[in-house]
Amino acid sequence: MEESTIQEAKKSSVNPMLIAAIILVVLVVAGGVLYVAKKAAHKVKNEAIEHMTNMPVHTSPTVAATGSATPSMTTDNSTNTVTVNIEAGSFYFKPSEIKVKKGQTVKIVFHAVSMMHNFSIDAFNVRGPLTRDGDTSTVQFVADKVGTFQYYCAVGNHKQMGQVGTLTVE
Ligand SMILES: [Cu+2]
Repeated sequence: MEESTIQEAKKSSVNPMLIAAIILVVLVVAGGVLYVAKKAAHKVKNEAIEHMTNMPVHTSPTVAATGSATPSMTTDNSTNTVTVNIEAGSFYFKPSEIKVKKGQTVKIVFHAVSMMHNFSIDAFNVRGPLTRDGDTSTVQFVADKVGTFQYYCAVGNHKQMGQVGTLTVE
């Protein structure tokens, strides 16, 4: 009985070492993978932080003074003209959404309530005049194509700061 156990152990005496070697290899490989994974995760985290610090510093928008122009839209059916009052501040448009019908003339009455801004839509070659705080300017164009178009302020990095809106022509 005892003899056979010893023999068996002897027979398989190579195996434990082999198993140990395999385990060691597995451990080393697993450790390496874990290390690489950790490194990658760390890198992603760093990149995320870097990305965040690259973002422009966003000054909180100043609350528009009361009594300033109320954003509104009126349609003159006899001339097929939509007049839109837009308030431009730092860094926003109010309203930030305009909806008109194809073929309508859009007249933008542009009130700046801070700094200096303008009204631009590339799709219609619209580039309103630079308008200073407290001033009002107008720009008009014919919405002759259907679609969704971005309007933005072309001053400095205002567009990047979020001074954009959407014009929908139906
Ligand atoms: Cu602006």
